[in-house]
Amino acid sequence: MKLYDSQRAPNPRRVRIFLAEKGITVPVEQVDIIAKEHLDGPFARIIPFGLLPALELDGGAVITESIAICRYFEALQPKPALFGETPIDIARIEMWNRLVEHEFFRHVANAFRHSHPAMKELEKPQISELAGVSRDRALTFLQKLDPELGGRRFLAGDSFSVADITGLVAMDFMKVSRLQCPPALANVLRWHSDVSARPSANA
Ligand SMILES: N[C@@H](CCC(=O)N[C@@H](CS)C(=O)NCC(=O)O)C(=O)O
Repeated sequence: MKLYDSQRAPNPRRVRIFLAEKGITVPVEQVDIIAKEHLDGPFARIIPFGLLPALELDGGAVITESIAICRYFEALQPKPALFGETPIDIARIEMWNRLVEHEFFRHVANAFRHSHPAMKELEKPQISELAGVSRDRALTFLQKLDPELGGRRFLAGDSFSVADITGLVAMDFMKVSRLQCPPALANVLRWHSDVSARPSANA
């Protein structure tokens, strides 16, 4: 088994944090996205959609999409359960992971992709207006999230889940997207500080 990773990219980090929470280690190969290694040569065969992370199994099968890779490891090693165990927990975690991914992470990533000079070759065309709109949308999401986090410890309830991993990675990526969480959003900042203090956040 081998995990194709890219140290500074946010989606591969989701898988690294997930594995750290599970206490699982797998062989890793680094792929340099900025040098376009993922688009040329041997990697293009393994990751035909050109997106990292990717997990290659011993039989040659390849799983892409961060959440699909995380689900594979959850099925292999169910504890600690990061996708929930009861019907309501499973639904809440799915809901929050999707909300954070589609309404927040996507906008934080687009703010970077459509403005940063390093992405000029990979994001064609780069649309600076889209970067601006994405920044506004990301901040709007955090404003709506703040009161939610006033009533519970983690995104989907009282237990840490894969939704918190997506949220943490997206929040940390705000810096490169030139975004800052407004200091008035005390509940979001408290949650971010809690999840950042977990050893897995170093992954
Ligand atoms: N939906 C995918 C997104 C993967 C993705 O966007 N990966 C980025 C790195 S964070 C990438 O490989 N980008 C390469 C490119 O834009 O050419 C997932 O969840 O894994």
